Amino acid sequence: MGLANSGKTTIFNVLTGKKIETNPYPSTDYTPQLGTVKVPDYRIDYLAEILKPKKITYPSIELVDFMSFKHQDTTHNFKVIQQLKDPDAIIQVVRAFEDPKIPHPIGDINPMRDVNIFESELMFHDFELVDKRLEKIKEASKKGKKIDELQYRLLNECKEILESNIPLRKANFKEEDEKALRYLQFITNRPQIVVLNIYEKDINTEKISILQNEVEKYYTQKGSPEKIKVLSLCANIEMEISHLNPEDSKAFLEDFGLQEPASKKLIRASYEILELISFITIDNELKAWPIKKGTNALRAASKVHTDIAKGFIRAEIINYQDFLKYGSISAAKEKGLVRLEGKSYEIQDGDIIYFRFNI
Ligand SMILES: Nc1nc2c(ncn2[C@@H]2O[C@H](COP(=O)(O)OP(=O)(O)OP(=O)(O)O)[C@@H](O)[C@H]2O)c(=O)[nH]1
Ligand SMILES: [Mg+2]
Repeated sequence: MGLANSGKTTIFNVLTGKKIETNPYPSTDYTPQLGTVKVPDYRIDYLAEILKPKKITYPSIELVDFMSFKHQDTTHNFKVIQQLKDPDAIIQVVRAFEDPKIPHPIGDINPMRDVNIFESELMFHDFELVDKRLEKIKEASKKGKKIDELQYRLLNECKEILESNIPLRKANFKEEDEKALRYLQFITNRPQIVVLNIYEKDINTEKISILQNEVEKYYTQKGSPEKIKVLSLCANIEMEISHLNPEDSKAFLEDFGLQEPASKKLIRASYEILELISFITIDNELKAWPIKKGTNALRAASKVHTDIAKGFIRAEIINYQDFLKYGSISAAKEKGLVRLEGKSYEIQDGDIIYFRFNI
């Protein structure tokens, strides 16, 4: 999401491999585009090399490229947000590159101003929404309908927070309340990645670290740190890299003093902001499974198959790091490094799991 000509579609294309048309003209009508991004995992790469499985599956993230926000057109922006359909997180693209050929919808390049506009539009949306919903409840109750007490309490709490000009992501709701809130379709409670789309000459410069700090500071005030991540990239350069073969892209990155494409950093940031970790199963298929941090072994088993959860006996687990030391599951077993864990064991990132079950 973001203002027009900030580079949303270019970044979307880089991440998803799609070829949606990009141009310097403001789009008037735009159908949201859907794409899937494979989440890279060096552990799966390595395991695939030594185990040579028949099939390899990486986790994936679904991305949607949305219509731009318009400056001073709150009605339009409200409609755009309403189309979002319960997003897990938002990626905001902010124009920070200078290019006279690409007009900025407001005029000059001013990333902080644009960040502010974006945040105000999200705030305005939630403000409107809370009022509309409370109004509906009032009307229903006048007609003698029973009101949902939990919803009513939450809406009033949200109203108070928003009226103090605080986004909902900054508020500390209890876990059950967070869950109930999801159905209310607010937007300022969603985690957000802010991508500064910078000029290629500005990569790795002091100017950009200052800007990044400034944006981070802004969002420290506007939200809890685990719900906001700020990073910078040059969409044009990322697009070029995505067209190169691995060797050329390595040389290209080195020229810019970069270790990896920023698009990889962005995918990782998305994974992290959703509080996801991966566990790994090895059968005919080598597969990394995304789960929320804090998930127990039984829940993880049910992701693989409901039967496995129903007949759960134990999970045989070795973490990838231990696996590396011994090079094979059987060698690790001999050293007693494969643990047997019960239903309530909390899955750790990189756990290689074999579920024992009986049905
Ligand atoms: N110089 C420069 N141009 C860029 C960069 N990223 C995108 N552009 C150009 O800016 C124009 C708009 O890019 P898009 O990716 O279509 O931007 P958008 O935010 O999707 O635009 P709308 O959907 O029209 O709001 C295109 O002509 C891109 O080639 C960049 O990093 N540097
Ligand atoms: Mg676009």
